[in-house]
Amino acid sequence: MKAVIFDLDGVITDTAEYHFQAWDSLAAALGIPFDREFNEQLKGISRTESLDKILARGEADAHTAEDKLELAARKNMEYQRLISALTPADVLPGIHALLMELRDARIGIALASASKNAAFILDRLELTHYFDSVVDVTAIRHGKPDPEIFLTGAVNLGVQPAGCIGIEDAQAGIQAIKSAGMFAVGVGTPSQMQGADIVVATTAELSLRMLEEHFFRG
Ligand code: B16
Ligand code: MG
Repeated sequence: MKAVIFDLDGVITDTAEYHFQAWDSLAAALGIPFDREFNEQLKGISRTESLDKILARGEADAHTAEDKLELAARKNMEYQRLISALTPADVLPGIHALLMELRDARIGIALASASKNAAFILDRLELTHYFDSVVDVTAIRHGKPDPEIFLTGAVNLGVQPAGCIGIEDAQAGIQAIKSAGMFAVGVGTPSQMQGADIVVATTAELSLRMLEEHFFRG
C-alpha cells in the first residue's frame, strides 16, 4: 500500500450538500424538478455535465450554449457563496486523523476531485499541506467514471495503480477507481457504491489500520 487518493466532495468535507443546494435553487428557478435521489447522479461528475443532466429533465433544446455558460456560472456563484464559510471544523470525522497517520507512515496522499473549486476548499479546511499532489482537473480530458483522474494521481505520486487505495462517495468515482486498477473504498450506502471493495457508512470508520487490513486481505 503506497498511496491513498482521495475524492473531495463527500469524503473530506460535506460540500456534496452545498452542490445539492446550489443545483436545487437553480433547478427551482428554471421550473425543473429536482430531488436528492436525482442529485446522486450528479456526484463526481463535472459542472457542465451536471447542468446537461438537469436541463434534460426540462426543455434542454430551449438553452443555447451561451445560456448554459451563464447557468453554470450562476450555480457556481451560489456554490462559492456557500463554501466561502467553510472552516477546519467542516472536515468530516476521521479524515484529519487519517491524513496524519498516512503522512507519518510516509504513504503518498493525492486528491482526485472533479471540482474546479478543490484547491480553494482544501485551503479553507487548512489541509493543503497534507497533499503530495492535487490533480489539476482542468488538464483532465475524461471525467469520472473514466479512470484518468485517479491514474494521473498515481503518476504524480510515482506509484503503481495496484499500490493505491481510492476513496469515493459517488458511483461514478468507484467505477473510476476500479477501472484504474486500484482498491476502492466507498463512503455511503452499498447500493450507491457498486463495485467497491469495501463500503463504510461514514468517514469516522476510516483509519490507516483498517485500510491496511482490508487492502492486504484483498
Ligand atoms: P465544481 P468530487 C465533484 O467533486 C462533485 O462531486 C460534483 O457534484 C461537482 O459537479 C464536481 O465536483 C464539479 O465541481 O462545480 O466545483 O467544479 O466529488 O469529484 O470531489
Ligand atoms: Mg465526491
